[in-house]
Amino acid sequence: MAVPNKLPKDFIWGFATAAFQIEGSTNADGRGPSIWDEFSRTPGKTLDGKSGDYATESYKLWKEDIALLAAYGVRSYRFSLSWSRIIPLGGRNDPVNLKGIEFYSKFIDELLAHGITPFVTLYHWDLPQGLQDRYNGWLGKDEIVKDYANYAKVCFEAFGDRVKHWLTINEPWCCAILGHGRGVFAPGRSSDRNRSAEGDSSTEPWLVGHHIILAHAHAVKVYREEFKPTQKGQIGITLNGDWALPYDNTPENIDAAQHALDFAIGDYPFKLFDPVYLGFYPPYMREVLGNRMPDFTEDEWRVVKGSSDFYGMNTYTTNLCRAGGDDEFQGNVEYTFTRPDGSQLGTQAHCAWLQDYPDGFRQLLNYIWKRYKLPIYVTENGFAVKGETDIPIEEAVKDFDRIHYFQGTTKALLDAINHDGVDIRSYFPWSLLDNFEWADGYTTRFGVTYVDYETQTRYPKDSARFLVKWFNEHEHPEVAKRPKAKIPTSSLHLSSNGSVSSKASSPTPAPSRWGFRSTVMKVVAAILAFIR
Ligand code: PNW
Repeated sequence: MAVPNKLPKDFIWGFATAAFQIEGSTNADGRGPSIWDEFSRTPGKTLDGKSGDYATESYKLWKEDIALLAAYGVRSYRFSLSWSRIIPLGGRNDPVNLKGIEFYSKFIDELLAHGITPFVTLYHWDLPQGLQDRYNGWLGKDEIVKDYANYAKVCFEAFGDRVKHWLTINEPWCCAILGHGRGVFAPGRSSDRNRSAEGDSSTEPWLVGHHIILAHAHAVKVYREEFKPTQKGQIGITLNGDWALPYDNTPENIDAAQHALDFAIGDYPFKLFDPVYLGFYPPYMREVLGNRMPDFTEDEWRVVKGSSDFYGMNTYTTNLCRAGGDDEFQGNVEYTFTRPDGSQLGTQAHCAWLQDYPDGFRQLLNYIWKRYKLPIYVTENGFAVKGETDIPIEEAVKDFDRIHYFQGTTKALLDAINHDGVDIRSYFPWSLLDNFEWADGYTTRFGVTYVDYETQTRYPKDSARFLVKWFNEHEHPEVAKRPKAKIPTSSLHLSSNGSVSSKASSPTPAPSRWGFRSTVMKVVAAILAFIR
C-alpha cells in the first residue's frame, strides 16, 4: 500500500509569536514592567540598541494581525500572554489588572470568530520586573513557584473556557543559560563582571532550571486538579533542542555527538528535563556538577514526574559535534557547521547558530518519540535569511532560503509522520511576523511576513505563500476546506491613533490596503519595466 502523503485529521498548524517580541505598548492599560523592558533599554544589550517598546505594535494592531492569520488560512495561532499585563507586579498577593485580562479575552474571541484555535504560552521570558526586584525572580525558589502557579491559575480561570492548548514555559534553557549563565538575555546575570555586577554562572543556571521545572509542574498540578476535568485541555512545557551529528567517524566524536544529544535535548546539558518525562535526573549530571546539583524532595518528585501531557518541541538546526572545549553549558562538546572537508552542513542563516539541515529535524523527531513516547507538538521551527534587513523590501519578500528551509522541514515532518510513525500533532513555523529578536534587536528577521518597522506595514513573504499552499495540499481530506482567501500583498495599518501613526514616517507614499496593488508591487513593476 502506498504511504499516505497527508497529515493526520486532527493535525494543527499555524504561526507562532511571543508577547514581548510583538506587542510594544509597554506602558499601556496598566501593564507593569518586565525584565526585558529594562534589559532591552540598557545600552549594549541589544545589537542595534533598540528595545521592545514598539516591536511590531501588535498590542495596537492585534485585529490586523488576526486578519492576516485568517488570510493565511491557519488553523491555529501560538502566542504568549504577558504576565505583567495580567498581574502588573507579578505576585500572588498583587492585584490583577482587568484591562490585561480584557485584552487577551477579546483577542481569543476574535481568533475563535475566525475559526483559529488559540495555542497559548503562559511564559515566554518576560518576567514581571516586580518579582526580579523582590526576590531575584527565578532564583527565589519558594516564592517564584507559588507566584507562577497563581499566575497560571488566573489565566486558566479567565481563558480556560476557550483555550484548550497550554504551554507553561517556553525554552527554559534560554532563561537559565542565556539569562543566568552567559548573561546575554534578561535578567543578564553572569559571573562575567564586565557584563553583570551580580551573578554566578557556575550555580545559578542550574538553580533556575530546577525552579522552572518545579514552577511548571505546580502549574500543571493546578490545571489537572482544578480545571482539566471541566475545561478538558492539554498542558505541557516546550523545550529547545537541536539534532547532533558526529563531526567525523572517530570514536571520540561519535561519542561527542551522543553526549551532545544526551546533553542537548532541551538544549540542556545532561537532559535536565528528564525529570519531567522520565522522573529522574541522569546520574552523570550529579557526577559532573557535584554539590552544585540541586535535587527534588520526594514530594516534589511526585509533582514533577509526568507533568507534561506532550513533548513541546522548538527546533531549528543540527550541530556537528567534536569532543573537547570547556563550555559546560554545551556539555564540553564543540559545535560546528563545517565538515572536515571544509564544506558546510547547509545554508547559513543570519544568526551564527543556525543552518538549514532538514534531515536532522526528521531524526530528532524520531529520537524524541522513541525516548519519551509522548505525542510531539512542534511549537517552533524557522529560519532567518542572511542579510534580509539590508535589502529593499521587494527583494526581502522573495525569501528563497526560507522557502528552501521549509520545503525541507515540511517534507521531513510528513515523512516522520507517515513513514516513521511518529505521533506529531502540530507544526508552528516561527514566526508570523519579523519581530524583536531578543539580543539581536531587529537585525535578525524570522518572519514569514516582512515588517517595515517605520510604517508597521506587513508584507507577506513568498515563504508564507509556500507554507499556506503546502498545508492546503497536505491537510487530511476530511478537514473542512476553507474558502480560498487571497493573501494580501501588504497591509498598512489604519493610521489611527497614538504613537504608531505619529512615529510613522513612511517611505512608501500611499497607504495601500488589502485588495489593492501595493506600493511594493508598483515598485517591482516599475523596476521590471525599467529593465525591459
Ligand atoms: C527561540 N540559540 O529562541 C525563541 O523561542 C523565540 O522567541 C526566538 O525568536 C526564536 O527561537 C528564534 O531565535 C532561541 O541561541 C534563541 O540557539 C536562541 C537560540 C535558540 C532559540
